[in-house]
Amino acid sequence: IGFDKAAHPNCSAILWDNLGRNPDKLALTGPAGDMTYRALCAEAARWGNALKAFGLAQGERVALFLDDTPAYPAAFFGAVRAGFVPVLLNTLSTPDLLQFYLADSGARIALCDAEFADRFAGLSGTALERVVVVNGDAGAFTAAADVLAGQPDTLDCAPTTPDDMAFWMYSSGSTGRPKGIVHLHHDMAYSQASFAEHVLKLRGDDICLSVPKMFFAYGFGNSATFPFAVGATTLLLPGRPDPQRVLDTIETYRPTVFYGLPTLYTALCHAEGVGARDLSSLRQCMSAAEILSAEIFNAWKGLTGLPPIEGLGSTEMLHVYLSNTAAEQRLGAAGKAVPGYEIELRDGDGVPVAPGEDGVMYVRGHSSAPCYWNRPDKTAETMRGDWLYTGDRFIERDGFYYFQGRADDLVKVSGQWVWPLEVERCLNEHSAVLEAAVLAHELADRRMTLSAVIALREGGTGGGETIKALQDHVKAALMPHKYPRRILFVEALPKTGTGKIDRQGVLR
Ligand code: 3SK
Repeated sequence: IGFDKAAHPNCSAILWDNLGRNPDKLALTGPAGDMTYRALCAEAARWGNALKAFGLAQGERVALFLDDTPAYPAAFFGAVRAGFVPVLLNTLSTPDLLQFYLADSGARIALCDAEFADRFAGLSGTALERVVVVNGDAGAFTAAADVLAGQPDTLDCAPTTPDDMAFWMYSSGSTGRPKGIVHLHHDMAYSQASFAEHVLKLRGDDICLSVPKMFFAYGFGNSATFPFAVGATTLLLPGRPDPQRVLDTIETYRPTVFYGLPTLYTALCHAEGVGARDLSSLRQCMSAAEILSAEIFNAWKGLTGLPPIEGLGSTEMLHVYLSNTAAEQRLGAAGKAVPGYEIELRDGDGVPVAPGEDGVMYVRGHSSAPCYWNRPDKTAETMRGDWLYTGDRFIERDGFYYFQGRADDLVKVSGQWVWPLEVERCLNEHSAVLEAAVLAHELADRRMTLSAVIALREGGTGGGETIKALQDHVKAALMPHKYPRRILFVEALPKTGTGKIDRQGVLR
């Protein structure tokens, strides 16, 4: 994609470049107020100067616990321009998580919205010296107006380099401790030069609404990097994005580009009265993170005339690296490799799989986080040379990638890698099987093996002959070593509250 990394020593240029080309254009709009690029750069400069006055050293972290209002981009861009490192925190975090983020990042200063200020009361074990409150009453903390008062509205750029640390985001931490994902100064420009230029193709007259908030990597690219890079306008929607509010916002502010996640599209498609809403301002809609069902894809297309463009990314890669495009879409696919990203599917030993085979996705591109903060073990697991191990399994057809599940359930049986789900799908294709669950478990001698728990169709009998027939079916359809060594028959498989097979409960 012809990316010149050396041209991006400080990511604040994405905002500041607008001063030279369109200072009086609206950078921000929405219920929290309008701001031109000139006003936003001035406010960002005041933030950068205020942080300098606080005595931070270059590279020190600044915790941002902020909703989507103009204070967010102002504080972020001011901090990075002054050489500090904003840490974008999820405002839905529990007090325990917030305490962990603050302690892990070593931030001495945090910025928070007035509505979240109570979460900062009584925190211990952190280096925090000051909490600065925006958008309301500061209570016992420091009011933003007080730290910004008298600060100059221009700010020289700190002597950073393209490979210096610029900002962090935290992994969700659904398993284990969250990890601080470190991004560098050139990373935003790279996701702009790859995904935004080749897939999104924003225009200067676009108004962009991202319901996913800026503390998510997806929302940050959607609401800050991409619109600012082309001098477009961002529509910020603070507060809870309930479907009626989102629809009201679309009707009032008339965005042209809309970003959501499958859960939001589902809620919008089912929202009362949605069919009577005026969604005609939209020219492009993007969905990411999970695959949309065909029903919702078609329902949204029916409502707006626009098929949602689906993509997949990660916080480690900063934004989307697999995407469909307006011109080329496959329902059910996460998309093709975005120009600027290389994709490889590999087996459990890290060897590329044959075309059409299922493998774990590795991705590389210059927006990749180089490490997790202070977590060499986790860094080594995920950042493998310049490749990033995603842990997601895919198969590829005609350049499009189809999600097959997570790699974590990969097991080595008889010295070879097997995915239990693959065996389960194979058993489900047998005419005697009503439903099957396949699980890996450890034998007394520490070897791993596969067990299948099967409910047979009416009239089926679960004797030795059926076991052999099912094992032979797997050996023939897949590979000989993939057959389940143990098969148990049950009347019906246990289900979770949402009707999925309860795999954990199957062997209880
Ligand atoms: O697909 C995702 O989950 C994602 C994560 C981070 C940034 C962007 C995206 C689309």
